[in-house]
Amino acid sequence: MSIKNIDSFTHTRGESVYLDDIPVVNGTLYACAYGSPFAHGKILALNLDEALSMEGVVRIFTCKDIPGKNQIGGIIPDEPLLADSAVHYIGMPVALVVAVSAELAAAAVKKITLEIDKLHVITDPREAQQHGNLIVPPRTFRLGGSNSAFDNCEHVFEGTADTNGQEHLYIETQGAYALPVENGSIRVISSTQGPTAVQKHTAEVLGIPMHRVEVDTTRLGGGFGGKEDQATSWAALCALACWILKKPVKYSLHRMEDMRMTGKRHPYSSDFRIGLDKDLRILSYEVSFYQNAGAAADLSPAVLERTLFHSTNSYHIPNVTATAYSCRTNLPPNTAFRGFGGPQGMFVIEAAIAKAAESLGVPASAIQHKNLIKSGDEFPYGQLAESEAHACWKKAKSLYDTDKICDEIRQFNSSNRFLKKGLSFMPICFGISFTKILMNQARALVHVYLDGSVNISTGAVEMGQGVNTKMLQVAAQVFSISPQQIKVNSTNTYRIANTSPSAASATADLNGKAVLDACEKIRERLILSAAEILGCLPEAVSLKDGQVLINGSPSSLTWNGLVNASYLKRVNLSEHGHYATPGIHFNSEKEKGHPFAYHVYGTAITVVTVDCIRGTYEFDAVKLVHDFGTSMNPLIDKGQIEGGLVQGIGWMTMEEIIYDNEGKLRSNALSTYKVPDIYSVPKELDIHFLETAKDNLAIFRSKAVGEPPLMYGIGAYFALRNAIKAFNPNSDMAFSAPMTPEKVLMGLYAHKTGNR
Ligand code: LUZ
Ligand code: MOS
Repeated sequence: MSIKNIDSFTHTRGESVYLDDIPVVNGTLYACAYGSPFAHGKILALNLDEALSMEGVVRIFTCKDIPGKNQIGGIIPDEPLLADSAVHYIGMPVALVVAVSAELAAAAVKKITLEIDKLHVITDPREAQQHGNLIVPPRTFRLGGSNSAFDNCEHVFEGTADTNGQEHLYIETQGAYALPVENGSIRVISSTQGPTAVQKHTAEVLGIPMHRVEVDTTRLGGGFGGKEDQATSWAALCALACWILKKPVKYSLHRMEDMRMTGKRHPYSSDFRIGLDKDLRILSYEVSFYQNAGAAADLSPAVLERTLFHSTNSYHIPNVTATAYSCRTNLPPNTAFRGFGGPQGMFVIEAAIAKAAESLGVPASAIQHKNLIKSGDEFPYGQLAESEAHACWKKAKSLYDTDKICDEIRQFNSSNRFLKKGLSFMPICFGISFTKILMNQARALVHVYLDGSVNISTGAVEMGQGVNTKMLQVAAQVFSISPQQIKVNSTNTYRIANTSPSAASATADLNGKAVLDACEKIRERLILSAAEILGCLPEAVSLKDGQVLINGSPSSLTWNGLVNASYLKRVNLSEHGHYATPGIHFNSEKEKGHPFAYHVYGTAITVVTVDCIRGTYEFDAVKLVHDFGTSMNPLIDKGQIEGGLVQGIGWMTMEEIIYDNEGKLRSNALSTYKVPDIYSVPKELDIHFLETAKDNLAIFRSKAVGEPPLMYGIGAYFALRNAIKAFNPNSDMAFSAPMTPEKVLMGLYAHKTGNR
């Protein structure tokens, strides 16, 4: 059964409710944060008087007003909600103005000034590492013994590969609305992927127990990881003001504030060394990752870990040493972003393979294909693969006839002087589960009302990915009733406790399995009840399309009739389901274990045409084969592939975040930060579902689809590189993403000799 996204109707009519659509209560005040104008320094003075004297300003809060802990660090307590003695990045919240309107609050913020004793500003992760400014000690994943293995290699290549950050650019900016509730409680409406994180930190900041903080989230206008951890500060700030003023307080960030004050995808700079034998088998790989964490830990240590997990992408390499440094710099704390460090790690191995291929004069695909991971091969972290890498590659090669495409490209390139095409293969492999084992749990609350209608609550946050539709599908399938009879609620910490954030591509799996658990328990009770009513054995009873069947034939009972009759018999029609992913474990001392429930595989073929006079380019086609397991909703899953792919292409080709040496964001608006639009979408986009009937731990065997497709975008970078090489074989471009048209142009004419 597949249904349309249940939000599509209200989205189309503009009726879906986001934070800014919630009717505000009379007397609501508006907050605006004053962010540090300096990237690093000791605070000498904070001048609030002029702002305080402005019309409509109610109060200005600083760290001194916080009744509980001035701390919102998720993994490490290194991040104050409001700066106390020092500032560590431009935009770091120092004070919170509360006024009668959002405009007056913003105007008052402009009158605040800060005096500091300036300290050295670091924006480069390698410089931070040299100064010993690390968020956590470095970590190393090892397989085999890579140092000695290099001695046996026929070919050894080394190099550097850099990827830039990425602005989340969720359509709905960060924001929250806090309302006072009786008996020292508070209700916080938050645009967050992690309602429990908001609840926990709000409680700590206010110095009250979590049970007094209700966090409610209807849906987000996009998250992409940016609201996994970083929705917390805005919610906690509103809560602080609300708590002290006993008035509702709302804060919805301006786009430029959001871009300036929040963290992004982590930029990485990395060194690699790759060794191959004469048959192009990769024997050895060594890599050092320098992660630009920004000024506080946020999720950086977890992101760093996922970089290590994905450092060999979908390849089996017998000898690996991968080391990662989380480097503290004076930028806004970087955070989760679709892929969570995985894409950064995968870019480096692809760069290493490209380097080897270019040096040896073979296509990269020859090396990629030779080294694809097989079932039973060991990942550097000890888990054995159940691989679909070869299946995806093989299918892509035959389905799309890549040999023919390559021939056509060769012909095109030899008959065109100033237009060149390039092709790349991009295999992906992404591990599904939070790498922190304890986070792999979820709960769901299912009520069947006496009229037969069903109401579901889970810890899943709907952010456009269609998770609510999938939750509804689970209940509809177990009860075998029409989707119209089921309603999915907002995500609320009073209904569902201790939620993991909606992240790691695992939301549908974890929460869906909790819904499954709850629904199956209710169904079991209803079947016993039906057997009693109908005077037959429970084994003979089943539910089908709103009917109760006996031995497969309709009985006199409908679903609604059964529910109502069971209610009259005092059968429990509610259940709280729980799920914890079985079989996963990880030992972080040995850096070995079985951290992932399963992996998702795929292969994308990207073809690009470069205008070799202008440096501009267009993607002719992306054709891919993706391992869906057995998709429970092909329409939604296809949408995730399309969105993820284009977001990945944006990261790899045009989205360029620029901070100057003072730590000031120069790409601070959509006029200076280019994101993909409809014209950047490949002209042809072919998605083939590799459906496998194999058992797996996904909900209804429908593999997680949120993050993996982003990494197909890496193929865009290497297709461009190949097109440039077709024009100028001497080009020796650095491996540095994004490949903007400016860089393409430079690459086209770098060391160019002759006049082809
Ligand atoms: N968030 C997280 C994630 O806390 N842990 C993870 O492993 C993860 N992976 C992907 C995206 N978000
Ligand atoms: Mo995410 S990067 O799964 O919030």
